[in-house]
Amino acid sequence: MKRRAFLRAAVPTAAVGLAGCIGGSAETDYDVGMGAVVYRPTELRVEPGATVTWLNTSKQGHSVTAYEDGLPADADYFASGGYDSESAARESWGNSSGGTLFEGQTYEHTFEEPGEYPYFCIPHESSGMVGSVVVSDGTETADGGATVGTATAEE
Ligand SMILES: [Cu+2]
Repeated sequence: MKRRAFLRAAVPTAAVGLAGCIGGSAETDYDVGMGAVVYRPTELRVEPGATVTWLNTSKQGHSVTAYEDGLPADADYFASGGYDSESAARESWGNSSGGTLFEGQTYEHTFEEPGEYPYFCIPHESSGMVGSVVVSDGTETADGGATVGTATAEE
């Protein structure tokens, strides 16, 4: 566990450890939180059509910025700030910190195409603040991971 990160962030709210289970406030209903230089969880698995909500649960400003070259072929580009390319997102951040999510702010994206969607935080990329959303309907066979239809072949 990343206890050190919790201490360093000094989160004053009671939300830590109760993610998503607190009623009454939309701001506690999220899928991916953010620490000082980390997304939590780092990898999120969802089904096609799912809308993922990121919430900046830290004091630092962060971004959610997709790695354009890493997306599935038919996927839409996504980035906080609404940019349509990674270069546009990076440029805007460099010029005016465009796309920043401040403490308590959310970003949402809906994932339609199966596959892996790697993303990063522009100011903390060099500190390893990267994550991914894996969209899977559980029936793919490309990697030999699924064994549907062959379950009785072995004894
Ligand atoms: Cu960050």
